[in-house]
Amino acid sequence: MLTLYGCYRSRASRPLWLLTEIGMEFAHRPVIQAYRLADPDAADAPDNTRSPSFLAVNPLGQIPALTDGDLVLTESLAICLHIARAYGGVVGPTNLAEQALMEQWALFALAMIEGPAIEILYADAASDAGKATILAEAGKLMRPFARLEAHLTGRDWLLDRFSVADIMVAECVRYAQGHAPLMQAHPTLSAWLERCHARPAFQAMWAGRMAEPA
Ligand SMILES: N[C@@H](CCC(=O)N[C@@H](CS)C(=O)NCC(=O)O)C(=O)O
Repeated sequence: MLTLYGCYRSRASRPLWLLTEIGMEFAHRPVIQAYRLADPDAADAPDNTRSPSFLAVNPLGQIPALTDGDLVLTESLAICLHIARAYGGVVGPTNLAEQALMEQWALFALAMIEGPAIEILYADAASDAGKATILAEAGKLMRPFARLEAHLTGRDWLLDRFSVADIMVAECVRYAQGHAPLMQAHPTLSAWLERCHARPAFQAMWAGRMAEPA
């Protein structure tokens, strides 16, 4: 049995969406970020990223983490790639070329999109400094978003069917979706993101997220 550590309001959303897509049973331990708790060391604190029991799984103290038998994995995209490869059926790779493409999109999402997109998500759009941050970070996304816009023209999904690649990239693009000018400049990418978000498994993941305290 797989055990996934990490609450929905974290990068655990990525494997949680994937596991729902493939309908796989797993044990969920909704470990929360320590910084979101007033006193993470209190005796009655929920399991969190500073709990000794969780540090025994991931000594880095970050979620998500996954155990699959004796295998312990950290890094959300490595977790997604493992689940997809081992249990994903057609959501995962069916040959080495597809595996390489899925790895390519994972690294692209992490190297080119996640950082600037998170800066946009957390910037205070009401302040001058926040507005400047959003503009600068949106500028960094122009090249990778143009790449996605061109790649998705005439295609519904990143590969020839919905796959883990869409989940990994969509979860990074999502952080920037609040910046309307950026999304309006990339209509094909925006339509793909909407398609991803219309999937019942994404909606189920999102409902789990909304059910957690902010
Ligand atoms: N690169 C890692 C980043 C993991 C990460 O930053 N997790 C956050 C929650 S989304 C966390 O655990 N933060 C708590 C901390 O860093 O103390 C991944 O993709 O899994």
